[in-house]
Amino acid sequence: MKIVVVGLLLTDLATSAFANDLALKPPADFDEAAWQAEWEAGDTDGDGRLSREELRAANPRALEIFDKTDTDGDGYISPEEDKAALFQWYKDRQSASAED
Ligand SMILES: [Ca+2]
Ligand SMILES: [Ca+2]
Repeated sequence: MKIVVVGLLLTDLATSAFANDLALKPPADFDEAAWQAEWEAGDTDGDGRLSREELRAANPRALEIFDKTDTDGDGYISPEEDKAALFQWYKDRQSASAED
């Protein structure tokens, strides 16, 4: 039965809107709990997404990449968009240090 459940999960992943970012897997040193804590601290109205105002309050410097992070352009950063940007950052950092 377990195999069936895993298969369903994989199917769900592959058909989600996030499928394009499947290459962006969480890095080995990604701390989900720390990310969650930061996310909840930043999402001050608790609606499950980060508005421009919330991001400005949490990290004014991150505003520069708001539009880039908001890949579906709805004016809010979803947890998925935030993670995708974060994982991309990890990946860039890794390849940058590999070139040293
Ligand atoms: Ca919010
Ligand atoms: Ca968005």
